Amino acid sequence: VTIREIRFQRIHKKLKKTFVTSLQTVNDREAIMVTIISDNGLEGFGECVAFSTPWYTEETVESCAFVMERVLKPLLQGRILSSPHEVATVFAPVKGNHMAKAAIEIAVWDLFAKYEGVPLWQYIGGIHKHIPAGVVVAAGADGLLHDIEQAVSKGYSRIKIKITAESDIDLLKEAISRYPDIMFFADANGGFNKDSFGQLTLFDDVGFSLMEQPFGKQEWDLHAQAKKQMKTPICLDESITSIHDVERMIEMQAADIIVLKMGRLGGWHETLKVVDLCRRNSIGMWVGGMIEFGISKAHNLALASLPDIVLPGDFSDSRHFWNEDVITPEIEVIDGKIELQQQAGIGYSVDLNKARL
Ligand code: OSB
Ligand code: MG
Repeated sequence: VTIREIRFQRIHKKLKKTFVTSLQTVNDREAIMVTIISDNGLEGFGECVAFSTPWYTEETVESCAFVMERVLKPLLQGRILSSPHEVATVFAPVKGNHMAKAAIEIAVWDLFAKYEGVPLWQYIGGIHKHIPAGVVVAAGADGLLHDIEQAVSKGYSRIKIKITAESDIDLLKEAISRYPDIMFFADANGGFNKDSFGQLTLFDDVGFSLMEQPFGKQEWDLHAQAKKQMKTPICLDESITSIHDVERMIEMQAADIIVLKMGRLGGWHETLKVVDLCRRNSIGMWVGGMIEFGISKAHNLALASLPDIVLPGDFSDSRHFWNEDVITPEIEVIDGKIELQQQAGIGYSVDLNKARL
């Protein structure tokens, strides 16, 4: 496959509802969409998941725009590739900037699946055709009960709740005990530290199936300590930026489960390596969300189709964050699940004019 053209398009949309985390309040979402066109006229799609400001990771929409346009595009344009795995090698001289790399790299994977005429989920070896949906409640205490009730009524059977060291434990217990059939995850986004370690242990009796990223991304010792002292499985998100981080996590027994995010890992190539390592070491995995549009979600759904990914990820429907998505058909949750598409590549058609403020 010859990479003939690489196009970028910025989009910007208001969120239907404010998204509150321990780190940042998000009201709108900017993203950069990538279209890669091959010599035979096929189009592959990618989406850059960096945020406008560096609150979740170091990258931003602006840093990615620069790196994608000025650094990565010249490395890839005009190349003849025999496998999408080669993109990681082409980009290897560029340090870091995983979200910028992933946005382009995943588009090449879509392109190759289309070239082979198979759905991306089949191209990477996926088997699950119905992906369990999962939603995030990021409302703060005021909206907690209402948002959980709404999620349950929409058929979600896995709900992730954003927590902080100040979260109301009794309120959480009360909310969770109302829904014995729903799986609840907690995500702290690194909101705890050495001094609030004791407060973290209080969450052990709330009823969460896992505790995501209680401490900062480099706090391997604190995570290992939490894993030892708590019965709730510890899950890492921000800490996992490469296969080396997973190796370290295993070595230090710092967590039981990881969140897979292709943006944070730099694309499909690194993510598939991480999946393999986790499988061999019995580390649990699920696919995380980034408040993203349909292109990124479609890639994530393909990832969640892999046999070793059994925990439900951050998969809400297209209308959860916005009134209109950039893909057709839009992603729908039916009976708590999302059905994968049978068309080649990501399986959805893309209209970038649809993502306007
Ligand atoms: O920490 O998992 C996170 C959203 C943006 C940035 C980081 C995170 C999140 C979420 C998932 O919690 C939201 C979603 O469903 O897209
Ligand atoms: Mg997280």
